[in-house]
Amino acid sequence: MEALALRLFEIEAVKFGSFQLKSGLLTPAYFDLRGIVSHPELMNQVAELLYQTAKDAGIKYNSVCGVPYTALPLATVICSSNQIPMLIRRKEAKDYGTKRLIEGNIKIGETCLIIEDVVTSGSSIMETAAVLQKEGLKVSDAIVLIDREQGGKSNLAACGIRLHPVCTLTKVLEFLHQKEKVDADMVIKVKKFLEDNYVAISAETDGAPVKICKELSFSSRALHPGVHPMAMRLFKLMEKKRSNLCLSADVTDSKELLHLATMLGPTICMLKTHVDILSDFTEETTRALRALADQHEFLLFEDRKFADIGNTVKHQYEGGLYKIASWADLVNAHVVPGPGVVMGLKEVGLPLERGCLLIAEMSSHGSLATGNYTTTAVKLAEEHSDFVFGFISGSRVSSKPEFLHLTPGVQIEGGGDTLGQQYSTPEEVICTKGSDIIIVGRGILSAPNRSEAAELYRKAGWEAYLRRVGP
Ligand code: S5P
Repeated sequence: MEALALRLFEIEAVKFGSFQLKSGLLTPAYFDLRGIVSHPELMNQVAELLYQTAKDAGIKYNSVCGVPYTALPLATVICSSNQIPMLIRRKEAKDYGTKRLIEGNIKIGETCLIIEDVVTSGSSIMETAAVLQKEGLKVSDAIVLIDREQGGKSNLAACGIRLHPVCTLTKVLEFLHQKEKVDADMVIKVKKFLEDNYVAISAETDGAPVKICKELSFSSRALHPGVHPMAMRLFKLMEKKRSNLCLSADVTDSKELLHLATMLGPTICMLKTHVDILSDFTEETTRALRALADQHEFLLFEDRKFADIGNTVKHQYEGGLYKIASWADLVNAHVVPGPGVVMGLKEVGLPLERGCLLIAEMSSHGSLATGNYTTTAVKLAEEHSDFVFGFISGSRVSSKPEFLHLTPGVQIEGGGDTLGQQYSTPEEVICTKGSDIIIVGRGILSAPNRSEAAELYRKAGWEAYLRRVGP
């Protein structure tokens, strides 16, 4: 491995200095193994090390799949030299439902070993594993040449995948330091970077430790097994629009509501309404709102907070003046009535392919939605995950990556109002509490320039998310 580290350094596949990653983050250590295809002896050496690591770990597998693209030729060499069937994941076809995502002979129930060149958070392996699992294959192990030691191993373990690194970034660094290729200052710098950018964490929810796959990107969560179609849509459109901002459009005039949706539509991933506060409601308003949501690609969330027995909420959701189910992509519900409220809503929403959030925590002072109440809401969501895809909460209450967390009570200055509302900043909500989407009302609506304020919140929410998922 030591000779290999030197060779990788020579061909500049491993570099130390200051490099900008896709996310904008600066890193002192950079690996780019794409160029090894020009060095056949190196390809064979790396492939052999990867294969040997799997053998030493006693892993049993039927096929090998390389994470596209760098690990693809490595998987090819391994499979060809050792007579192992290979599978190819087609990255570019992932958005087109009908095209094959995996090339090669798939035998349902067989085990596929994943090969990767470098692991940071583990999200690329997760994405490939999700695609293979969707095709009916088992994925329990992955082999990586270099583990950057930034949380990938424990994140993958939390998702049922054992990571076996051939080598770690620290070992490569220390060896190159010994050989006087890297100076002592750089060693300190890289170690400090690794400490500051370790992105696998666990948090406490009411005393119970919850493992969080905090580093997973929205696009990898979109591919997670069991993800609700509405959540998948939302994850994808957030990445596309670079926005995890939900506008709480709490206005009482239809014209103003539609003007907000037109003006801020491109900036937001979701628009939240309280349709019953409109003083001039007509079905024309919701029809126009629906058209704007489709045009600008945001979801419509009617913040109705259903809280009655199943039979009543069914009527409230489907009928009455507002016919919510006919236009709102998603609604929310309190869990105080028990499972019946979800069952009632589901009868109406499921055939229409709608989704629902459960209120697990509230932003208002003295809220009773804490402790067991919150835990019960999470359990209920898991039991009805064909309809419920997330939570209204102040923090991450479920460790399942397929669930979304939306947090209201957000203002850049923090503070509160005179009626019990309590505000947290976007950074606190997304980075510290592990939520996904900021819901902002008066922070935008009371600003002198609503467009500028919305852009400010979009940027704050999205940059906090990028810091959380890391490079
Ligand atoms: O716990 C909650 C849940 C919700 S949905 N706290 C909240 O404030 N909300 C809603 O978020 C509330 O009904 C309002 O529409 C919005 C917050 O508005 P803001 O003006 O305080 O940002």
